[in-house]
Order: sequence, then structure tokens, then C-alpha cells
Amino acid sequence: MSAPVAQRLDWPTLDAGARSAALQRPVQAVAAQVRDTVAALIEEVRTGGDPALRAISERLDGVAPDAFEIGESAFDAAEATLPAALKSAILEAAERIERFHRAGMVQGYTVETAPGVVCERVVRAIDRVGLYVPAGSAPLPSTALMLGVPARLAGCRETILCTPPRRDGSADPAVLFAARATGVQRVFVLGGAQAIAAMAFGAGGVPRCAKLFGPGNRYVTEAKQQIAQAGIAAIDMPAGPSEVLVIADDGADADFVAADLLSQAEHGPDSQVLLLSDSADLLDRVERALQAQLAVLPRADIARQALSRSRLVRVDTLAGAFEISNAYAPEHLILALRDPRAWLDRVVAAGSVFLGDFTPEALGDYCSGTNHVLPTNGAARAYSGVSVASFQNFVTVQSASPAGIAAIGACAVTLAEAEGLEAHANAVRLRLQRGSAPGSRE
Ligand code: HSO
Ligand code: ZN
Repeated sequence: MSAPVAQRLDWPTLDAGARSAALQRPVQAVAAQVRDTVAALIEEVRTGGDPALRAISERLDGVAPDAFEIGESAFDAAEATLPAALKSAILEAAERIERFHRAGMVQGYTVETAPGVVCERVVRAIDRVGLYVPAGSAPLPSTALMLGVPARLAGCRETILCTPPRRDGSADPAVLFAARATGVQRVFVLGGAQAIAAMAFGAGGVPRCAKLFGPGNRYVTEAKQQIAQAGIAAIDMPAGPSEVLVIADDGADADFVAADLLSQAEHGPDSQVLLLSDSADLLDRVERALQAQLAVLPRADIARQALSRSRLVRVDTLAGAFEISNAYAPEHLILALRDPRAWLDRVVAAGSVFLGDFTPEALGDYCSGTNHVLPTNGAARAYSGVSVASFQNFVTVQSASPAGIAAIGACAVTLAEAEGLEAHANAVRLRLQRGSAPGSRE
């Protein structure tokens, strides 16, 4: 038997310390070096503008194009190089993503909370948004769909997309095709922390964006974090490496489970993979299936590194597995269970849940309709995945008639007096007096 691919743990025998260690994400030593490098890049773009951006691209990506922006003819050329099957898959996926996201759109609403007092909430699109689509070891046209479709549904006036250059300075053609299919207006070949800074400040022809979206490597993630902390632009969510937690019972198909674990592990060496099962036999079978599938996986090297820090855990009961999962709050949760829907109520914290043997995460990654930009690193405890609402602001509106303020003014005055805020009380009293004066309008 070959060396184990992942750590095996027996939950009931672990003490509290070992349990919490088992649920640790791989240490994301946002090394001081990453923090400092990113801070320096952001500062360079902020103060140096276009020439700085060009110099950084040359230094880090080895290319400094005359213009970062993709022109119409480059879109056409990209489209011409793509196989027809890929183009129709992109369009097919976009359609289902649109259908699902459209159904979840939030409408404005109006309530008369007292006679003459009307309160409303209206929905407004964020004016200009910036999307980041990674293209490191694998270009991700699917990410262009996951961000571009809801941005269009939200009605954003302008949607900008940045994606890193390939060696020859061009952008990935499938990313360009997906961007154009979703209606993204402008695409720039610009990667890394410098792309985030360009969208945040406006540089290199990239206009300044109010909110930035999308996954990326440590530098991109750190740049988004720093930009958000400094209040320069908003971001979709704090992000980290991709992760999956699978809860499987004895009836699960070990080949399916192994394939799901590997599809997460192949994303990057820092991907996090967890399997919980009440069946030691299933864990054995999955381990064998992992070995077999790894032997022929093109990205086996990456997957092995991720798996070496991942865990296959035997638990006493499936109910216990859900407690562990909720504590961990995975980005993706796969329930490889005989009656998965019956367990769904137990899920409190997860980015996206996949029910049953025939629902691999890969469907959600690409084309079932849900979004794949999801909270990682435990953020699923309090954050949700990207939706149309992520691209909108919700503005409340109210109007009171003289009768309206007469109906609720006393309430405001009492509360203002209790808080010792006399100007507040006065603002209401003045209207109450004026409103009750002879000749005042109802
Ligand atoms: N699983 C990734 C998304 C992705 N997978 C894109 C394939 N392409 C993070 O949720
Ligand atoms: Zn994936």
C-alpha cells in the first residue's frame, strides 16, 4: 500500500486541542512580506498612476502593453479561436446562471407604517463595479460568468473586468468571450494587486470602481483587503483558498467522493479538503480511490500538496459531523448521504450545499445556476455568496404628511427627550405646531 494521501483522524479519540487543530485552515501566513509588497504596489499605483502601472506590469508580468484595454478587434479574434463547443457551453451556463440569479432578485417595497407615514426601500445598482478574473495556473472563464451575469441583472451602469496577461501579453480568449457574453463593457489585461489598485483608484485607463469583486491569489486577496480597510472601495467578501467539506455515509460511492475531493484539491496547493464519515470502511475506500485517480490526474502535483494538509475523519455519528461542519463553516458542503435533504435543516453555516451522489461541486462551479464566488476561510458563518444584491444598494425613503407627523411625532419627541437630544425633539415639535395651525394642509 502506498503512503497515505491525506491525514486520517478518529474524532472520538481526539481531545479539544486536537479537534480544533483538525479544523484549522492551512496557516495563511499572510506573511509580512505579502502585506508589505501589496502595500507598496498600491502606493505605487496611487501616486504614480499610468506610468507606474506600466512599470509594475513589466516588472511582474513581463509585459507592458501600449494600452491595457482590450479593443473590439481583440474580442473578435479571441472568439474566432475558440471551439464552437466551448462557446456554446459558456452561453448555456450563462443562461442558467441568469435564470437562477434573476429569480433571487430583491424588489423594492412600500409600507404605510402609520396613517400618513409612508416608508419605502428602493433598489439602486452600484454605478460602476470592477470584476477580477484570475488566470494563473488555470484561466477561469466561469468566474467571468459568475460575476458578469449578476452585475448585468443588477443594472450596473458600467462593469469593468481585469484579468492577467498571458506570456504574450494577450488575455485568455475564453475569459474575453465570457465577459462579452455577460455584457461587461470594458476589459483590461491587468493582473495581481496592481489590477485591484487600478480599479480602486482609476489608473492605466481603468476607471475608478466603487466595489471590487472576485477571487485571486494571496496578493489579489490582500490588495482587496487593504483597499477595503482604507475605505477606498468596497469588496465582495474576505476571501481565501477554496475549500470543500464532504459528509458521507457508508452507502456513498467512494469514486464520486474522491473525485469531488480532488476537484477541490486541484485548484491550488493551499486548497482545503475535509471528509467526515461515520464509516471507517468508506474512508478506506475513498483513500484507495484517491490514489487511483491521482495516478492519472494532470494536476496531481497540486492536488497532492493540498491533500497532504487535508483530513479524512471518522466521526461517531452523522449528527456529530454536522456540528463539526457548522463549526468549520465550509465554502462548499457536499452531503453524500442516502437522504441528504432530510439533513439540510442542520446546516447553519456553509457557502453552498450539494445534495446527494449526483450533485458534484463541479456543477455549481460551472453551470447549474448558483454562484461559485463564495465565502471561504470560515466567513460562511456570517457572509453569503455573490448574488444580484451584491451589486446593489438598498436605499430607504420616507414621507410624512402633516397628519403623519401628528400620528407619530409624540413618539419621536419622547425618545429624543430621553436621549437628551433637544434639537431632535425640536425638529419634530416645530412641525407638530405648524401642522396643527389653522389652514395647515392635511
Ligand atoms: N471551485 C472554485 C470555482 C471554480 N471551479 C472555477 C472551477 N472553476 C471556487 O469556488
Ligand atoms: Zn472548482
